[in-house]
Amino acid sequence: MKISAGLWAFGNMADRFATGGYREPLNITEVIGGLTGISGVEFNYSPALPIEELKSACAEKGLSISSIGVDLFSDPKWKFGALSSEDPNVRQQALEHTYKVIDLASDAGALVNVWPGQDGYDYPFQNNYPIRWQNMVESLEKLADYNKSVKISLEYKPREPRVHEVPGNMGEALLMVEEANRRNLGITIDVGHSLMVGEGLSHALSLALSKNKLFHLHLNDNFGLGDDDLAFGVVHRVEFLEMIYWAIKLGYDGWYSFDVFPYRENPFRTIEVSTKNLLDLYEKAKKLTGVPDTQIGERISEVLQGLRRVNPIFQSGIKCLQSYFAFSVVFEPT
Ligand SMILES: [Mn+2]
Repeated sequence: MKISAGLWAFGNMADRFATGGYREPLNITEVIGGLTGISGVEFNYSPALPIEELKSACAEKGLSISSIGVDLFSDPKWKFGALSSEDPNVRQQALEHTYKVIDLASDAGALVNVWPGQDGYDYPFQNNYPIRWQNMVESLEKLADYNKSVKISLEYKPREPRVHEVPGNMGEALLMVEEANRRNLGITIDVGHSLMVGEGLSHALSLALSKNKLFHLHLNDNFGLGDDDLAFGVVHRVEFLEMIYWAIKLGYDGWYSFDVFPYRENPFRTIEVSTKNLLDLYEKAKKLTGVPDTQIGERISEVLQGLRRVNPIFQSGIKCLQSYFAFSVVFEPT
């Protein structure tokens, strides 16, 4: 299993309430030097990023670059969409920006993660839906054709920052990718986004894997209402156990990459807790893949007992609260 983490976890953690962030961002050398238990990192490309410094720090530590994200969300010029924009100049700029990331990824042996964060709509009568859809499909075709040896992975999300984002679920993402029909074009499941949609996580994953279109996984957790980006495996342990079971069973060979936002917690500890949860669930899921279908019910109930023992969040009442707070001690504030 290849485990990676998004370096944005070490940024200043600005949100719309604390626009200056909750801490000073750490520098690349401190971050890479402090990482343990993972074999790759990913980041969003920005011209301000010290790429050479980052690459040499990773090489020194023996870390791969799993994925490079395309920032088509932070510049106001993308505010009404980028790759699907109805303005051909904006669309062209979005393509050219992404070509730069594809060049970098080709060099680094990474895939390119495309999350079209501003492509969507907020109000009725704001969008020409069929044109937007077609624009996005054509942009994806151009990106995939630009360098056929680099994988382009489309990440869906139902909302935030737009009220409705496109693609917003696995069905839309898969339809888009199948319409573009390029071998090097696939899908990233961000488990938090999938939980927000309310779709069945394992069903979504199986669907993409069975079409050979699952290129990347972003792991985090939430309480189902928003994109909380909590440490992986602190809430949805059973759902994640099943998802990993199907990932192993259907031969997923991509990265398991943490996309977490520890606004107030220690980012190194958040990634350590996520890694520990992933390894624990992976080991349990792997054992389950060897169990015949006729015995799986019995084995799963044993595994669930085990999950209750390792994760006190599953207990009820006061004990649950006590255990939860004991558990949360691992997240020292920064
Ligand atoms: Mn993500």
